[in-house]
Amino acid sequence: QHNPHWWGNRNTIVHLFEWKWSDIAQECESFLGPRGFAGVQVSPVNENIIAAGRPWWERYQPISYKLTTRSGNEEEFGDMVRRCNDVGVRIYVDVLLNHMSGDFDGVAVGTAGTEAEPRKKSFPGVPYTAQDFHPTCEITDWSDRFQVQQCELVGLKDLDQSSDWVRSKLIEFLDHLIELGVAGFRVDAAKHMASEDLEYIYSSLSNLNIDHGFPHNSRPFIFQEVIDHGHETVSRDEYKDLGAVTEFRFSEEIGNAFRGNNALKWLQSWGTGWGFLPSGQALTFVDNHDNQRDAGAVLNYKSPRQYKMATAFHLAYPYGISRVMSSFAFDDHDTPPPQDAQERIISPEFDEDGACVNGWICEHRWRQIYAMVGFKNAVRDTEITGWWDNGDNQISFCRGNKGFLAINNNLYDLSQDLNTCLPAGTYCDVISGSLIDGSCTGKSVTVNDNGYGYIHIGSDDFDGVLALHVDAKV
Ligand code: QV4
Repeated sequence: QHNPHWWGNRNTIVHLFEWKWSDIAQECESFLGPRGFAGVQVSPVNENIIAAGRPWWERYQPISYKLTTRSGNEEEFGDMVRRCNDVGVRIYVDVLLNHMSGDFDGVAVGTAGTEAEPRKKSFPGVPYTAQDFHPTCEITDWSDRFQVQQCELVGLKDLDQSSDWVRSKLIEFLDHLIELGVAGFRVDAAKHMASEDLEYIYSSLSNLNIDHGFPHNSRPFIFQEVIDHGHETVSRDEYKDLGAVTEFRFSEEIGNAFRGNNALKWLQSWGTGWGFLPSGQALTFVDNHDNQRDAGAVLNYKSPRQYKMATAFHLAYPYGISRVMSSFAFDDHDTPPPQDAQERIISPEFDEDGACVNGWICEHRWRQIYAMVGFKNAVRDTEITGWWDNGDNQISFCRGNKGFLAINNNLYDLSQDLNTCLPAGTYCDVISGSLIDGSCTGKSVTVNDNGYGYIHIGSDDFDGVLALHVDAKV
């Protein structure tokens, strides 16, 4: 279940973290479809506990499988899926199969109004009772398989996926989403569930809904959250044949490289050469909603120049199933999404350039990022050729004769003739501007009959990357 069921030549998933369904529907029609995005990962759709201050992470604490959250209700969800599919943008849902909510004093009331008593492992909205869960224990030793898979991740009540009842409720929930037209799922905390149980669940799911344009017998796309830094007891390899797996080493290493801790010349062997999963099994990302909040190597929107370079490399280099992050501004781990005084999530607002202004970051609306989504579509099915580097932090490469990327992460200029592999002509750099009415609003590069062009990326240029492709030829 590794096929994401993309439409046409599309290639990139965006995670619209904490967005409302009605806003995503609008975004599919007005921005994502026209810009060639392939799909959206949406926040959890099922009812969750209400935590004080409404941190984003309350949505990782399920109360029932009713489809009402702060992002909207079932009707709004269904409307979004239909409208996004209509413009060729697939929907992938973040699903919580591992656990229900953590402790809560007394009776908790969820976002759909359902009552539960998490301390007693009583979730009548499903219903689940104590016998549907593993006995309570804490994960203290991450090298102990039993603890990782049968104890509680941060105190979240741990479902027993080997039980027929639990399996049937999870399958029913996922099938309901398939019926509504989704293309697949991000499986949260997959490493905390036995792969045999997941295999049973995935293989029991319905085919995708043909009324939403999926071919007969299409299997739901699955990508599993398994954090494997390379030496875990429960490893990515146990899951990779069931569906794609999040390749966290990609995120860590790309952050390292673009922070300047590892010369970019080494990226020539990027991908399996770095010990990453085979391309078709790897879900790749510069940052995700968890590790963008951790200090460390991972880059996020707060280091925009390096973040844009890393994203350009991510989307230009032919490796993995790409996902870009679209964040809201945060100060710390618990910062809630943009919300009003009644704690309702607010809609993004845009300035005249289309950038978000009211607490939403919308990296996917940064020209340097959506232009690379277009680049990836334009160069689809080509190989990487013509690698060049200066032995340090200046690199360039071609994608067949359809696209060319150059990056300068040195503190001095890149100025020289380089092989772009492109047919002769003048091309717009899609990072510094766009092709509008037959001319470039940013830099342009003239390619001669031998495919060479003069490339200049000053060390103090606004962006440290330049990208050319055949769809932006003057
Ligand atoms: C607290 C204590 C615990 C204690 C517990 C019980 O910290 O030590 O056991 O109380 O008394 C929130 C709070 C957390 C709290 C917990 C339970 O932050 O402090 O525990 O609730 O009340 C998200 C957030 C978590 C959040 C959780 C549930 O990141 O902070 O916890 O949602 O709301 C590992 C896993 C990997 C996981 C990653 C974070 O292998 O699978 O940790 N990633 C996924 C999601 C992530 C999500 C979860 C899993 C859980 O991507 O966003 O956690 O669904 O690496």
